[in-house]
Amino acid sequence: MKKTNLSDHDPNQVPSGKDFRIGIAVAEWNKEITDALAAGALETLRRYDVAEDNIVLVHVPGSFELTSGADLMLRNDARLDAVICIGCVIQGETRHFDFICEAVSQGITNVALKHGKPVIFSLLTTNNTEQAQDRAGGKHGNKGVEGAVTALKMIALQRQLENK
Ligand code: DLZ
Repeated sequence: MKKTNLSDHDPNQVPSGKDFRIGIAVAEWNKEITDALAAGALETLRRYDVAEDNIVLVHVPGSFELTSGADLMLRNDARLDAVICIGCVIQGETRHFDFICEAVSQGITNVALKHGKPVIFSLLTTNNTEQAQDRAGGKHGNKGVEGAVTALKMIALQRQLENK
């Protein structure tokens, strides 16, 4: 499926999060963008019945720290069903961009496999701020919404496969 807008989804295909517990790790770098992504994720979790008490939000300094942030959350809260990692890496003049994107994508995969729980990649990796704004509630939707919908679907899939 190719989506033109990151917020687009079929509500009938989204499971209720009534008894789900979900962590959100938000990077402070490019805060204006990551705050907008986190707001999209929170609004979506609430829309699909996740209780306020079952949403745990923490901040980490930058996207590079999302991996260890998610790992810390899962290690210290056995009731968490998933963690959504929210960050925004914008291409600069140095090779930071490549190192951070590579580390976060690989790191998130590793944390998910280590804990056997969904860890969601809600990371914008853009050439400039305008592209990030377009994907943080702008004309291309909100990647935080996509991350929340993905978390709900993956938790439901896990429960279905593990017969919980
Ligand atoms: C250092 C850095 C740079 C240059 N750019 C970004 C960015 O665009 N987005 C982001 O989330 N973080 C950035 N960081 C910070 C790193 O993720 C990390 O916090 C520091 O390198 C300390 O480990």
